[in-house]
Parts: sequence; structure tokens; C-alpha cells
Amino acid sequence: MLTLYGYWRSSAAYRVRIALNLKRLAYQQVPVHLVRDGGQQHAPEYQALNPQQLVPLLVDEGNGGVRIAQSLAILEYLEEVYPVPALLPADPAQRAQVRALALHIACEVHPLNNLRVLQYLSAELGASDQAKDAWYRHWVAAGLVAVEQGLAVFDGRLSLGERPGYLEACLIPQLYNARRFDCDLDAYPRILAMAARCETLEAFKQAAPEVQPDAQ
Ligand SMILES: N[C@@H](CCC(=O)N[C@@H](CS)C(=O)NCC(=O)O)C(=O)O
Repeated sequence: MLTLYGYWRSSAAYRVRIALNLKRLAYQQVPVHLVRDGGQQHAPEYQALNPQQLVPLLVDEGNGGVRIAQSLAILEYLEEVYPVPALLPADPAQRAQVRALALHIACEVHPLNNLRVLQYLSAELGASDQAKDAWYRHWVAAGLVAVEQGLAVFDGRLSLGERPGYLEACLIPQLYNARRFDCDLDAYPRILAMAARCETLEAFKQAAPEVQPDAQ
């Protein structure tokens, strides 16, 4: 049995939900409310499971109860332990290109706009809501403009040709965040076209934040 500790609006957990669905793996979810009680990710019981105090966390009971933090480490684990259907292309160059785009989202964009960063901006640095929104949109735009250019190599196709995988599992949650914060998306036609194709698929529909058991 696979157990995913997550939060409906966590885009990092959303990546893992998409990956699990694409691989048609059954899993149960344990919600960790990132705001309630001062953030349940900081509670001692959760810290004992994941000292990073972030979601997602995957527990694989079928593999000795191994606990894996960090969404991309989880995606890599799933790809190695449950290889079919694959999330990454077979060709090493294409795999590297997919990983580079996914890492750009996960390492260059997402951390700057994470909850604890936004909380620090307002609580410690006195940033106004307007300033925080400007910060958020700035880093989304800086990231998506690079991803938009990077998608040119796919020439209108998905990252696995006719199928989505690792790249789309990272891109669609980032786009969800961008929409949530009213970022202007007009400059990203390739991203929007890729997302439109993914959003019709069950794996993505069932991973969407609004349909998660803990969605409010
Ligand atoms: N690099 C991590 C990021 C994890 C992360 O930042 N998760 C957010 C939700 S999307 C979180 O738990 N935030 C809690 C906080 O900021 O206190 C990953 O890819 O898993």
C-alpha cells in the first residue's frame, strides 16, 4: 500500500498525485493541513515522519514502509520501482531535457513562492499583500518564460509523444498556482496547449486540488 501525506492545494503533492495516477497505482491519502493549527507540517508527529516539515511524503508499505520526501525524489522512486507505464522518455537526451524543465519548475520557481517564504515576507519583512503578489507573479513569469521556450523541442507534442509524464506532472500544478494568483499567461501558448491536452485526462482530473478529500 502506498500512502501520500499531502495537502489539496500543495502543488508539490499535486505532482505526485498525477504521477501515481499516470502509473495507475492505488494509494491512500493522509491530509496535512498546512495552515490549520499553525501548520500541521510542524506538528511533532509529522516532523517525526518528515523532518523537512513539508509535504508531500510518500510511504511505501510494500517496500518496508520506506518514507520518501521531496516530490521529484518520489517521482524518481516511482519510475524505478513501478517502471510501467514510464513517466520519462527512453532516450537519455530527452530524459535530461524533461528533467531540466521539471527541475526549473521545482527548484527555480516553486521554492520562491512557497507558503513559508510568503509567510516570512509578510510576518518578518512586513511585505504588504500587494508586494507579495508582485513577488509571486515576478517569479512565476521568470520561470514560465523559460519553460515556454524549453517546450519548443516537443514541437506541439506531449513529453512522451502522445502521452504525458514527468514533465506534465510538474507543469500542470505550477500552472494551477499561476492561475490561482492571477498571473498573466498570454505569453505561454505552448504551456497552455500542453495543459489543455492534459486536463482532459482522468489522471489529471482525479489529481486536481478541488476534488481531493481534504479540499475546502
Ligand atoms: N521541493 C519540495 C517542496 C515541498 C513544499 O514546499 N511543499 C509545500 C507545499 S507545496 C509545503 O509543504 N509548504 C509548507 C510550508 O511552507 O510551511 C518538493 O518538491 O516536495
